[in-house]
Amino acid sequence: MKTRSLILILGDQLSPAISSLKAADRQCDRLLMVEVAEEATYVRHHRKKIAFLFSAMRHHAAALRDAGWQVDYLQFDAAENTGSFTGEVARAVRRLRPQRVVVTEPGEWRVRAAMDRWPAELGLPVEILDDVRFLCSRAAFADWAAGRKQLRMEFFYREMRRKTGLLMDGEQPEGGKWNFDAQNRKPAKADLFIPQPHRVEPDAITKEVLTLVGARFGDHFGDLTPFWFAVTASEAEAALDHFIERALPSFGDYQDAMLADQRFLYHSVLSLYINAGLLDPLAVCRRVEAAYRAGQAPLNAAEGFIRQIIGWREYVRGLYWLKMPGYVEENFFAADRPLPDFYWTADTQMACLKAAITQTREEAYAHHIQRLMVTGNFAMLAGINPKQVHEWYLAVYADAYEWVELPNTLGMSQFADGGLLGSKPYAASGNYINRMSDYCGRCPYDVKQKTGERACPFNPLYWDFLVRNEDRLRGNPRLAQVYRTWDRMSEEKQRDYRESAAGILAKLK
Ligand code: FAD
Ligand code: DLZ
Ligand code: SF4
Repeated sequence: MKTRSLILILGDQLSPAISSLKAADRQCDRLLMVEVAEEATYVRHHRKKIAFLFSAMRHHAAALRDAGWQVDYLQFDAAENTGSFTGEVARAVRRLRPQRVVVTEPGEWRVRAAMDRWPAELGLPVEILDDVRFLCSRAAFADWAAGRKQLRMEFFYREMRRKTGLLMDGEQPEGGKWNFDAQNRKPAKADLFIPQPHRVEPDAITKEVLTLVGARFGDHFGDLTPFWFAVTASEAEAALDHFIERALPSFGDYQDAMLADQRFLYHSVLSLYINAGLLDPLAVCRRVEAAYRAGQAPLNAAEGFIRQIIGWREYVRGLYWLKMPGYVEENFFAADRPLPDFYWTADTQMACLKAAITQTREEAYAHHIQRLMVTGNFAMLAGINPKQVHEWYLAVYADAYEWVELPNTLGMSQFADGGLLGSKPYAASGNYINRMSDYCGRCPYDVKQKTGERACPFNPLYWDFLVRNEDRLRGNPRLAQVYRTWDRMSEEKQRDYRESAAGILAKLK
């Protein structure tokens, strides 16, 4: 039978409910899935991330075939592979002569720009559909943002709560408050019982992919094994069950904590599955709400978790599309230092950075506070170029796609957009890391020392950052107290801070 629509399913669209399949027909439409070099190398992704996606794509293609779809699947090593979405769609168009190409909108601007050129390049209509896995469409976010001076996540989040009815008690928020974040800042102790995330043994498909990635991506960052990620929707569901049962009850309390020997704490490790399409974000939130209503998790945990997904996740996606393509170039502090090598090697004496980067290399995972307050904080204090910082985060985490990574990195963690996401930079000295973690006890640097050879580098860098960027930050009312503290310091102390910082920065390679 002649092909009516050629439907391209991208590697992060692994959901049977994806909009491109809604109006499709198993008899006359053909699905196309492709493993292509351009996607695997536009940044040098962590090897676990590539293996996760290739294996999940192969499993998804098999599930689609079992459900009666005709799927053309192109493996990375196929001799005819042209290496790009555009090349492969063009080849499939020549092969199948469809009437049109259909695709759900991609998550990244780069890919969208390529698709917008397809009608002219391919000479046939290309239908780009909304990605209905998101609660708030790009157009709805733009409407929400229009005319507002400040795009505060908290207000956006309340609208999403009302829209979904999640944790609502009629018109009012459950428990009388929208946000229980103030209860979610407990430091963790190493003797707490902490569950481990759900682990899956690699099956034959995953093993084949691991061999491929080992052979073809030897120069990429990150350990390939042990590989324990879920690669199918049902395995990801099992990971969700596991999280709800074991970790969700303490998710809220220890959300901001860090422990050297506990890489995951009470975090869900679900972002890679949600972002790739193996789990539906709204369904995940409904499960978490049900656990709360059944008395299996406290409100601060359920609210905190749901806020991350229907609040932050939707909000950063809206901002990404609102601000691209210029957003990626923003550099509020004009920071131009290159990314230090130790972000790739973990070869640093600083125990917090060493732990976060080692874990990133081994797991393709770090939790939010490690990303924000350790690797992110250091990069901002040291004046690292935000685009290089962005490219690092995009490469090293299994859940990283530009739509979610860029606003989190460039906006939230580097303040490179001058304050779109946050009212002040997430800058902190060693004291914060010491309060929220057990890293400092294992560090050759002394977190209590402010300056000098053995002082925790975050201490002088913190003040140096504030002084270096005084013209941009002193007027910020949320930093008034901090600058008053600086002003009250003796000139000698100020000089000590700045000289210590200069010494640290001079040694960064
Ligand atoms: P949990 O702590 O269990 O949180 C639950 C879920 O909420 C996550 O699975 C995720 O879907 C969502 N979520 C939580 N925080 C955020 C947030 N700030 N933005 C969007 N969704 C959120 N998240 C990504 O998914 N991809 C990225 O590339 C990414 N890059 C980041 C870069 C930086 C510098 C920072 C500070 C944060 C980044 N985040 C990113 C957000 C967050 O760190 C991760 O979503 C989270 O650590 C994933 O682990 P988890 O599933 O255990 O999350
Ligand atoms: C991240 C990624 C990688 C590593 N490889 C592929 C691939 O080979 N084929 C594919 O369809 N998608 C891949 N992806 C995910 C895409 O980069 C993602 O779909 C786009 O960035 C749009 O969000
Ligand atoms: Fe990190 Fe400073 Fe603590 Fe060392 S002393 S672990 S560098 S915060």
